[in-house]
Amino acid sequence: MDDKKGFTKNNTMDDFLRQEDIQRATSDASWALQERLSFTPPLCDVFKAPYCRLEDVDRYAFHLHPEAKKELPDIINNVVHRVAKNENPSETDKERHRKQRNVGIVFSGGPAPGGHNVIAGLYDALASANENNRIFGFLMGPDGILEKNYIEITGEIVNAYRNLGGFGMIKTGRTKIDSGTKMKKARKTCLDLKLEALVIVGGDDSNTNAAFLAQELYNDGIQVIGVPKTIDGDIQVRDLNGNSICAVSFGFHTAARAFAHNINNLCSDCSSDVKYWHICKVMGRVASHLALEVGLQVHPNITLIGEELADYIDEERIENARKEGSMDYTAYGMTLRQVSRLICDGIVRRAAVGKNYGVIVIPEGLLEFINEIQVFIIKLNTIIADYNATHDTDFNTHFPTLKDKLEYLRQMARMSRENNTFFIWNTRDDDLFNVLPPFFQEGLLTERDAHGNFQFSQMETDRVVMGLVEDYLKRLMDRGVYKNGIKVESYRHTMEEGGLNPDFYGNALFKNYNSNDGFLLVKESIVSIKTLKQTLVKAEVISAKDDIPEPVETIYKQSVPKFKTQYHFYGYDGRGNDPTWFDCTYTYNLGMTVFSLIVNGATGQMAAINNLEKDFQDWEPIGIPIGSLMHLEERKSKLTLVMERALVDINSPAFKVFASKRDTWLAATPGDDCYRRPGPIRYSGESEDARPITLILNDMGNSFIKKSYDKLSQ
Ligand code: FBP
Repeated sequence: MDDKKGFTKNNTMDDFLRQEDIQRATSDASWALQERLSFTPPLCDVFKAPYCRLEDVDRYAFHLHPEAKKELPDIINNVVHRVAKNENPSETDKERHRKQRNVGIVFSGGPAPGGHNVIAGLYDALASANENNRIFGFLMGPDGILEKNYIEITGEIVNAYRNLGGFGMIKTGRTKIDSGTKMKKARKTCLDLKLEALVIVGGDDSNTNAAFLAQELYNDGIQVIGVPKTIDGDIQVRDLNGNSICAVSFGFHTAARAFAHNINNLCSDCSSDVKYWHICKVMGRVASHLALEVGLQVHPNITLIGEELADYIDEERIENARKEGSMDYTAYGMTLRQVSRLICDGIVRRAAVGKNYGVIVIPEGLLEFINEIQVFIIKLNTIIADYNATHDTDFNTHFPTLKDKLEYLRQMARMSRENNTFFIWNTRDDDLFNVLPPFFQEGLLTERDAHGNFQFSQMETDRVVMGLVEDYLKRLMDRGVYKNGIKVESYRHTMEEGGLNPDFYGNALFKNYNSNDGFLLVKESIVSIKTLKQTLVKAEVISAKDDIPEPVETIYKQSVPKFKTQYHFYGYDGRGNDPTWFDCTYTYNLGMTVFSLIVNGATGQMAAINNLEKDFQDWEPIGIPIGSLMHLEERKSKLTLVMERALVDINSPAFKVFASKRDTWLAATPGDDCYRRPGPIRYSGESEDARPITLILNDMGNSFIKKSYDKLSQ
């Protein structure tokens, strides 16, 4: 080997690999990681004081569910607490503050960016109050509590995870502590570890768990505090009068920003190679908050919002029924077919102006809002839950293949017909179910999670919708409706290059030749080479024995669209993303809030920050009574007391702004698209959006409405 080009005996590969620069360049500790680890998020003003106290806030009104009163008697009368500075602490206050404590913490449910900072905030607060305080992290979610599987979280561990995404420090899991036996096990662990408090960082179901544990451990004096986590953004607390108390759960901002950045990259791509429609399924289980935020951040051509589809009313059908003196119950809520038509309409309109490409955002929970599918989901939830409750094996283990499952359903339908009694699955259900494509049937029959939730993330919602879209587009193509618009200049150029007079053929070929639309649309009657020739002959621009002139055929071929799609799923990536400045700061202060709630004796409260929609200096740490947020919901075929999830409010200012811009962002007009570049998550610096756009718009809208009322009442 030429020693100038390769390694020799005197200059070995080993020597090269030992170089410090090589180690530096390939070190796990990237520059970005080191920067993140050394960042200390700012503290809410109240935490700058050495001591704090809790003030009761009585301006919020809640409806207390009678079942919650019954099941959570010791925490149901909790009120909202505001964390305030304790400027004149008594000796007792000081003692309470520095008392040695053991605190347990657990992550529950899907990861959400910022979780590590909740631990960091709590750890720092505990450490500064008393160096002997101990914090135990339960491993793998609630299972860690049940199995007493934990680590002691040290400063070194915390320092290795500050401002980092994921839940890697102690992992997470979805087990629900929902039986007497599990409650006993959880209690034993807390007593064994002499916990003063247990902190549950989780979504609606996990905070529900927190409330029940708070009740269970009440007489042991063990406090339980929840923390609102979920990228889905569906933990939003308002009181009965619509006052916002907790605008959004942590993790939402980061996930939305991560999705928005990636989806914007697809906007750049598709408007460059102009040949693909990118179909982006976006996480969020049921609620479409993430899809809405992405819509506002990126302006994709089509963004569906599940909550809006459910609210749709087909006025025409209602009117027709009214004329016939009847009522059409099916006129409420959009069907899957109607949704697909809506998408097709956008695709066809864009193609007409030469844009046979684009980006569609579909929330993963869309099917929850489609009546006909919702019925299947509810019925199958019940069938699976009933089966699991009465058999030793679970439904999916017992019926491993789709064929087995369908056979079981068929049997139920048969029994309902033969016995002529009520069965949840009848022949009509079976018939309707059997026309669905197998992958869709399979999705609807997947195992529910531990909380009885349908696992929307496992469902190919996007393919279900787009399957119908593709079918209908074919029909529209056959009817000559779906066509690529041809730029006037391009038409003229092709014809002239081929030695033909464009004006001679123009009226025969296009339905809008003399308009000033900028794009020419081939007549709907022309759907093949044969119909092209027939049309040209009829218009007497060629005779029956002539061939179609080549440039004309070229133009026709250009007008025939190819519908090409690329599918993407945005979910797990956003859950693991490193947090934005908003989420870093929000969660660190949540950790501090948890400490304040513990020190001041609260239990059954969810730590939160009020005024997240405003500037950081207005943020106000608070505790929200979880019991007041409970309602009854169908889970595993039983009505169960759970914390209520917030869906997208289609009357909210943010949604109204989105709806008003929708047609502009479809950009079915000649000219550029309106894509917005939110940029990557930068985590620091001025250029990052300070908070979710949804929050900003809702705040602006509410202030605007308030000002208008004030003016009116002057
Ligand atoms: P949490 O509500 O636990 O935060 O989880 C939210 C979520 O990310 C949903 O958006 C998604 O539907 C689901 O978790 C996926 O769950 P899994 O991790 O079990 O696949």
